[in-house]
Amino acid sequence: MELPRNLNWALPVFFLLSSLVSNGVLVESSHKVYIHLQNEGAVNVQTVHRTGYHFQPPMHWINDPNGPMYFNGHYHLFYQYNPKGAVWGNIIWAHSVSKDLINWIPLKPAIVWSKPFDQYGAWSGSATILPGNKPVILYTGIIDPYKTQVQNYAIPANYSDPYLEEWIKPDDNPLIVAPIGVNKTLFRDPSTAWMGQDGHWRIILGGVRKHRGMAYLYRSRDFKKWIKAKHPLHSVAGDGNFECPDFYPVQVTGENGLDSSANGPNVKYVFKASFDKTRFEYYSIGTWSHVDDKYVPDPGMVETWKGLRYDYGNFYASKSFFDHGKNRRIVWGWANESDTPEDDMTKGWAGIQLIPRKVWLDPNGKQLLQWPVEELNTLRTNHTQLRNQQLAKGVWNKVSGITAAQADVEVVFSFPSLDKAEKYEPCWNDLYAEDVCAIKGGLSEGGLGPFGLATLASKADGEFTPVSFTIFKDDKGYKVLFCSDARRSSTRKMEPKLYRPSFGGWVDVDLSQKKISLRTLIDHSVVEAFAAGGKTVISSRVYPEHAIYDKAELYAFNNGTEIITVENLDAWSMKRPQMN
Ligand SMILES: *[C@@H]1O[C@H](CO)[C@@H](O)[C@H](O)[C@H]1NC(C)=O
Ligand SMILES: *[C@@H]1O[C@H](CO)[C@@H](O)[C@H](O)[C@H]1NC(C)=O
Ligand SMILES: *[C@@H]1O[C@H](CO)[C@@H](O)[C@H](O)[C@H]1NC(C)=O
Ligand SMILES: *[C@@H]1O[C@H](CO)[C@@H](O)[C@H](O)[C@H]1NC(C)=O
Ligand SMILES: *[C@H]1O[C@@H](CO)[C@H](O)[C@@H](O)[C@@H]1NC(C)=O
Repeated sequence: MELPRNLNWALPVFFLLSSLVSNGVLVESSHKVYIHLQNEGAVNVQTVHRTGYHFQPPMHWINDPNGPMYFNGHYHLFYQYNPKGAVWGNIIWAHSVSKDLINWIPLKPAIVWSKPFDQYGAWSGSATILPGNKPVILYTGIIDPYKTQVQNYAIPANYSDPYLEEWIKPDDNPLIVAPIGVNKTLFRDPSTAWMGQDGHWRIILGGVRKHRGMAYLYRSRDFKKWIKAKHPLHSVAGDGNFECPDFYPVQVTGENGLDSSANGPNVKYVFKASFDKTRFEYYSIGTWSHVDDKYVPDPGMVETWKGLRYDYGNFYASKSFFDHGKNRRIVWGWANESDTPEDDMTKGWAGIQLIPRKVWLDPNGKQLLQWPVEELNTLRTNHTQLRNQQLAKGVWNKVSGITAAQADVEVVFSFPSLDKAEKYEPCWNDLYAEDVCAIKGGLSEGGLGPFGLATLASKADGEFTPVSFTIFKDDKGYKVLFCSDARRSSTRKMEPKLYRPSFGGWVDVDLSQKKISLRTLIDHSVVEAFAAGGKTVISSRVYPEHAIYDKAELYAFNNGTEIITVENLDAWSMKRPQMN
């Protein structure tokens, strides 16, 4: 992935250097500008908004999760890391291992730039476990100051080491360089390999050609000599550059995952790309045509900026892997900070990995479902509950007895009828759900909703992040809007440029039982919310002024005229795991 876009703080320097900004997008040479900051190590690490149970190193900048895998009883997570500072730069592959995806042991970095084929950076990539239980990493090496990208491999120095601490970058790297006609500065992020029925390995690489997002397909017999296929596995006009493409099979029925090379009659495929232009990720579901080696999205799949997303909030550069220990597919995503780079310099750290999620196909076949890995529940401690609490309009019902700043909350809301649902405005079809949340989400009042949880709240100070549902009706039925709104998340002086979005997504859920469920993971500066059993997920990064530590409060609220019942609410304080 590329450098972060929010460089407001650096703009004065930019204008001095002149014409480095084109169309509002920072161009290549932008790296020069903040080299001094890239190397400015954290003076001290501010704890106030640091997460308690999300993945973080002790300090400095992190971005994409890389090469996640399960090998001989350990989960491995590599990640893009700046060992020298809290802004993007000096990127290497840091490495941690875990037995449960929750408690993490830090190891020394796995891939540090050193050789001609990666001397300007070791960017994102993936792991594949080859036959004979032999893991191999493919990653993007940067070979010059112009960010020319090549694809390299690395192998463990000692396959018997349970931690796989030492990695070797053989001298026959790089394996792949950009062919003529492919922009060599937009040619990166090799996927996990999968094997076709012909016994050949395949990987995809992200790029762009004339605004068309490209997933270049490469094949290999021996994992060394890679040949570019004539056609990409997939490409979509207008999407712009594809980063971190992912491609994997899912079962048509059931929650179990599949090995990347699995195949057969009851298998569908997921294609995912991170869109450099929007800084969001999109996926679709379809089939893999063996005849022409192409991915074919199912009819009706939307592949533009209005497509399906793993997460309608802050979630990028995700990577999935098959956990053969528990027969599930897991997806990891990175959440950047929503504050400014100056704030990050002060904090001494930037970026978290969200809780790993199990993913599987919704029985309706039209989308994925996601749920935090079950191991997370081992962190649950003090428990509190609400049963059958009615919420009239304007009621805030406090959930006490837990640490509201570091919690896991599961709730089921119900309502007596759908009659008070307001009309869905057809003009909303032209908007993103996020924009509809700005009008009709958790900060507004309505008919059937908004109702939900006010998280990281300090009610007296008017500070809270509402996670809410609002239900509308149109001539075809009902539409459920799910919002996680950061606009009131902090009373800190509202600089207009600060990023406080009213994130939102639609939930394709059956309302015939007149119920809807919500699970919310709250962790100081992150709220990860799963609607309706994982149909729609939104993660927000927020920085409260007052709702910190034991001053944070949690409420169930309703701001619609229809009475809402909290049927069951179970909330737990979350323990702090071993975290690097
Ligand atoms: C490889 O790892 C195993 C298990 O940790 C260890 O016993 C062995 O000494 C290592 N071999 C080398 C060459 O370091
Ligand atoms: C290649 O991509 C870079 C951005 O990384 C862009 O500045 C450059 O214009 C592109 N080159 C061509 C030939 O399209
Ligand atoms: C959690 O439970 C422990 C033991 O019962 C108690 O000491 C502690 O105060 C509780 N914490 C909260 C936040 O209620
Ligand atoms: C309820 O609606 C009122 C009026 O729009 C608004 O001022 C208030 O912030 C809303 N409350 C919540 C919890 O959304
Ligand atoms: C995360 O930070 C915010 C605020 O600076 C940006 O608006 C987002 O584009 C950015 N997201 C990613 C994936 O880089």
